[in-house]
Amino acid sequence: MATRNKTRKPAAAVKTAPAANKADFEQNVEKMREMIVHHLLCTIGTSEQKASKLAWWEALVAAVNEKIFERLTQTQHTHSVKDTRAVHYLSAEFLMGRLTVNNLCSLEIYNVAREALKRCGQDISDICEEEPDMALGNGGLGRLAACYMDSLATLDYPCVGYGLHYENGLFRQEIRGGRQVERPDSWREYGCPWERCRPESVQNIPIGGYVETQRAPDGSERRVWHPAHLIKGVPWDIPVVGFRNSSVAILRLWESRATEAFNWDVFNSGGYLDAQQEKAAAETISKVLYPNDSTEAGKELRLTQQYFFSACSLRDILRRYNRTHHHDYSEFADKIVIQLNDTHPAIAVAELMRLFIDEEGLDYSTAWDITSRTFNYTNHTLLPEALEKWPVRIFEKLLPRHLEIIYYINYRFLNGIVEKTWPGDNDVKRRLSIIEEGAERKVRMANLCVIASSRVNGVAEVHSKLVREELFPEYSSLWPDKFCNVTNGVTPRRWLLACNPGLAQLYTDTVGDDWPLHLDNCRKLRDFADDPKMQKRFMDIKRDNKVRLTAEIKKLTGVEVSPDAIFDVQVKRLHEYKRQHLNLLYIMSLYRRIIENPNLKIVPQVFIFGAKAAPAYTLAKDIIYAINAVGARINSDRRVKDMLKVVFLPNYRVSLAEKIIPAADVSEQISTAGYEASGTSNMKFSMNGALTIGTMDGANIEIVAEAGEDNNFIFGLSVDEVIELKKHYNPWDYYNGNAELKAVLDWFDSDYFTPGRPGELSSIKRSLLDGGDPFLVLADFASYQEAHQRVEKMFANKKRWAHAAIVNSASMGKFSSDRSIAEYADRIWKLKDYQISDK
Ligand code: 26W
Repeated sequence: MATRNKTRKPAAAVKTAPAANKADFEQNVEKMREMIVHHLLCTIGTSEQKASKLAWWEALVAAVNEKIFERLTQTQHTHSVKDTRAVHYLSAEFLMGRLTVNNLCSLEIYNVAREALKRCGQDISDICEEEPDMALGNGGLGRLAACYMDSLATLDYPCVGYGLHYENGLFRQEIRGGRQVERPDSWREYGCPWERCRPESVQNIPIGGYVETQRAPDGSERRVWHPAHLIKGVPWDIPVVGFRNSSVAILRLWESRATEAFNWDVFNSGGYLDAQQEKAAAETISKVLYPNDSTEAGKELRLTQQYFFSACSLRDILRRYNRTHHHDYSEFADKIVIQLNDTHPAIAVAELMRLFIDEEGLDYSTAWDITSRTFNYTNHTLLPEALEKWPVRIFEKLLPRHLEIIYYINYRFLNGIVEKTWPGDNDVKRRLSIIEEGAERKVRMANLCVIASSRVNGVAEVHSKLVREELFPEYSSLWPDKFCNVTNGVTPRRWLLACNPGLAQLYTDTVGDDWPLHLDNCRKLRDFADDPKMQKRFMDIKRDNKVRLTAEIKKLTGVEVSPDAIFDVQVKRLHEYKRQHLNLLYIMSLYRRIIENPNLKIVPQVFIFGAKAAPAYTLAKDIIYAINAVGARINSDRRVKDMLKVVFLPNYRVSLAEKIIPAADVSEQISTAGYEASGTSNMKFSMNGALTIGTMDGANIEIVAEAGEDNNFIFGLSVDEVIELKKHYNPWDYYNGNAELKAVLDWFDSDYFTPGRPGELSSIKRSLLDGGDPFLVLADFASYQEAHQRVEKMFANKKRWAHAAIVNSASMGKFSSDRSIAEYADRIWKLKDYQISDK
């Protein structure tokens, strides 16, 4: 792939490389120190003596921003002069995390900044801990968008990320009495120094109201929308810094505000609403991120959010396009490509059609031709409950004109290509229709996306196959070339260079300092996988990371763990399909063996969990409670003699992931085969030298293809076996047929883990037996147990383990998000890269 191995002009590298020359480094440190102190005094308005850590952090950011904003301007200027084709990544979520360390690494001034702060008596790690996470996402999909922005900037592609400027990100999780409690996350309570408001690019977005037919003097008719309200969209720009180049991409997030003037030309008999109430309603739109990552809530506010940011973004795109093209849309699809990150921004399809037809005067066919060449859609989930369907009733109320347009798109589709392909077949029409008939009629957003997009992709090979064959079989026979795969990736800058400096240095010493741009280079380390010196250095780094995590665990939970134990980690959203309860069942079986057999010796193990549950997902919250209850009992049981510890780290988020992942020995990727679209933490763990215990699901399949099944622990049913077994599955067979499993499940009904309160954990057992065990936990239990035995055995053999850890880490080249983005650019977006010159 051309872009993947693209060579960079060396000038930038030399200029910013750390300590190439001692005198230079010294000079840079001194200059940086002066800048930080200057900003402390003149931007923040405090003194070196009085400054809080927060103030030092703000001063550091201000200093770094001098560089970043200059490059941002340069990047935009270049793209504007060259009238470049650009991708616009529309996503309801961008899980950016913290930006400081990442930006310092991308600019290659981390060491300079560290020394500069040291001269001010400050420790850079302490200072960077002041930064709140930008938690504007739920999980994988949001973090993927953030990694993709990093790669887009690094590979010099013209792009804009568009999303919502949530006032409150994903809730902060507290654990009280073992249970999850949600607290608001006001990440910018004291302002965010990375973002810039852009009042010159404010948009006004119409919503609600009604549509009427107007007749022109020539007798022609047109539909005219009289919206009830206008909502102001205020853009906030966050720069995304490319690594070792001069590109700075933009993430533009829209905040909703009330407009000063409302459209009183409204047919609304109830008429007047209190102005303050209207203001509050408008501002509610960007108030809070919906905390669901799989169940579609079907709430009016969520559709309003989706429409609001899509409409703001499209107007922004059109405004910029028209600066050079003056309302001539013949080149629109050549200059603009829009990527829909799942169906959340799907309403953009109808809005672009509406803008073209109603506001720009294009005819339907022309509008459709341009629109359908502009959009592409990425599917991130097959879970039926996650596929968005909006009641027609809500559409009529909020977006009456968009509903008409969707009806017409559907009409043309069903009576065109569908009728031609399957004449008279009403069943197929019912299945392919954008409108679902039933007690309540609904708009199927995924169908709208497929019909309107040039390309539709899944996020791992097996997932894309299921998208084609199970989710959209008829669509893919209509348009076989529309469907494709782009396997997810993660940025090695954040997930290796910035979060694991020890391992990063080892890579640099072994393969040179280009690996963050060409992760394939790391493959060379495989040649040293059995070299005792390499093994020692690699495992020493792992141990240092484990020691650091040990302190963090103590701080967060009070539990003391040994860095010599296996660190077995499962961190991800809590969901039945991800099967944290399978992990828990195994832990309980191990505990049971220990107390039943006082002579049993096992390899010491620490099971580490981190997970947020959707606030309304009761069973998921019960599983969190069970992990904490079982953990508390095990951790305080003297008979266990420190062979087994279980910790639940509260408030799992990007910044905590950066501490956990480099310290993991074992990565739990144990979803029911066919349910995890890709997974991305699996890649991060492997990159950092953890071994995967996992099912043949999502990207796990591709990960073990790269790193070897023998260096990981694969278990459980395959996708095909899951489909087959589901036809006649009975969990009671496994309960009755496996005495140990039965004993463990029955434990849930006792008060062993919840003294005096029997039944507090029963819901888990009930879901697995009476509930039919929809995710085949019991079916995979024995195989999972056996896989864990292989883990213990290999861990006892230090050389074998070190070999596997090194091979895993060295084999993750494919899972750099640079590879993913190069594939999108090459096969879907048809984008060219433009180097930005360093002024
Ligand atoms: C309607 C509510 C809702 C909200 C979010 C439904 C679905 C979602 C997302 C699709 C959930 C998500 O984050 N999916 C994850 O996307 C990752 C990036 O592609 C994949 O690696 C994960 O496997 C997938 O679960």
